[in-house]
Amino acid sequence: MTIHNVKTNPFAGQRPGTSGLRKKVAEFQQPGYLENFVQAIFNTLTDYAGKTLVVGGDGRFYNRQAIQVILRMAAAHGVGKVLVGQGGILSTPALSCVVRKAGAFGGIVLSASHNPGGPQGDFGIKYNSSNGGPASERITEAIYSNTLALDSYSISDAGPVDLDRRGLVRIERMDVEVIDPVADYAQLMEALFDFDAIRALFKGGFRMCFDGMGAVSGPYARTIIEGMLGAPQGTVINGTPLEDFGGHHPDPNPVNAAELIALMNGANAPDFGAASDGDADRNMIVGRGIAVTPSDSLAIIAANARVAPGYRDGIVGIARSMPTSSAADRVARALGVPCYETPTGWKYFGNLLDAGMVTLCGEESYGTGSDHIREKDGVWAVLFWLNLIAANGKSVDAIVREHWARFGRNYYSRHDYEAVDARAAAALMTGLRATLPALAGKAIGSYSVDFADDFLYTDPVDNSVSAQQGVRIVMTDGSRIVFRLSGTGTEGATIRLYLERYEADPKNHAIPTQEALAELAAIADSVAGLRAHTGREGPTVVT
Ligand code: VG1
Ligand code: CO
Repeated sequence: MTIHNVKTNPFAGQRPGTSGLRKKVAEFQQPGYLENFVQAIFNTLTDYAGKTLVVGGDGRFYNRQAIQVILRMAAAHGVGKVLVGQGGILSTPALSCVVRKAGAFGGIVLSASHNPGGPQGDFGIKYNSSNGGPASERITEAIYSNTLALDSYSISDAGPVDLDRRGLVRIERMDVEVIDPVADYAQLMEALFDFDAIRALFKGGFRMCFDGMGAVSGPYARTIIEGMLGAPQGTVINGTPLEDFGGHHPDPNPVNAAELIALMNGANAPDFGAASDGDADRNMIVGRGIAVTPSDSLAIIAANARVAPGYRDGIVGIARSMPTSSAADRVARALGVPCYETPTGWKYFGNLLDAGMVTLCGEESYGTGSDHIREKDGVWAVLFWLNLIAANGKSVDAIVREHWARFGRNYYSRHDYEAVDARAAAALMTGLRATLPALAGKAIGSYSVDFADDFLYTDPVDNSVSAQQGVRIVMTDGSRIVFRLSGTGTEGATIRLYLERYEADPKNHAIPTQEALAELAAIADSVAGLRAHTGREGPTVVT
């Protein structure tokens, strides 16, 4: 075995987005492309010699090849030990759990999350820090700068490690331990939730369907829900991680998880439905005939946190991404705890969690989590809901409606305009920003604008500033229109339009969501010129 210094040239565009570097598989397959990015990670870090790194991915196409490259490069850089999930598998939350438990200096996640997989699909890589969470913007920007200044990378020429066999092997002077990808995570879940109560629920005939969407949550859901909690076999569907996710677009929303939604709307619907995404950090909660919006799910978890043993003492605070509805803010107010508003992406929750300022975090994009790890966690959210149902014996529908009756309903929807010409999308945002100063105080239709700005976040822990995190137009009644560009796509630009309207009166809680938000959608178009800029009559995906 020898370590080689291989000459290389920088690739343009290796700037991590909302959650790591995501590109088409073919782009990653270019010689040196992955190696350059990994070298840039090592060039950014200090203090890893002899220490432990955790590596794993969502099992998508190119996962195994990428892991072999990372192992050989970690060995070349003098890393002490790498923990890698068997079969190359580690869900994003499981990786976060293992990094924390093992006291590792960091972790590398191979995933493009909810983006489609397979040779024609997307691939991704993300660096997580020693707290188990996505590296801060300061680090991701430093990695990017390093990608632009590379002339070589270091790699061992060792042969491939058998990722399917658990145990210890060596590359150069580095240990590689192939670990059970589920065990540590399952143990953590058992410590947080009332498994006895959930077991009794399933014993009593409670029926559930968990849709793994052909991605990485399957092994976790099978072990925990079917194994430890005794749900009948077959409760987990699409539970085997496949390189192309079996053709699924593993984004757990009512549009992409159509199979689950049809089941839950059908005559023989089980009591409870759930789905998770490519890397198992997202979740969708579904009852008979009702899909819970992620913003509501966060609020409901917050309002009921004490039912779960891990949160028996209550929560110290909540954080939500700016576009997420303010349903959680109302719960925080009732509980007398703070609610922080952060930019989109889990990396912005890390400081608040590390400082013990918040217990729960959530995003409108089907992401919920807590201080148990530093990533959002799909299976965790599903287990919370199971624990809640086991504790109060109510249906999902009843839980949601009672929550609205108590706190009011925040009607909420996201409209995505996908694969728009990047220049047209940029022009829309520039135009929108220019109109902001004139909007405050203006009456539009039945609304009147309270303020309009481009969200600027100052981290309350380290005072770092993140600018241009989304344009928001906030009405005097709290209703909101938010625009931002996606930072996870790989084709053109995706414009996200987020709409929110608050209704206190339970008599008005049964309006179809799009109807309730129709006027705000029309205002959004008139202010931003969505149709004019995109040439589209409407959004590609509505969730
Ligand atoms: C999207 C979501 C964001 C989420 C991110 C990563 O980002 O909107 O809330 O944190 O994906 O989730 P964007 O920039 O495309 O809007 V995952 O499950 O793809 O890691
Ligand atoms: Co994900």
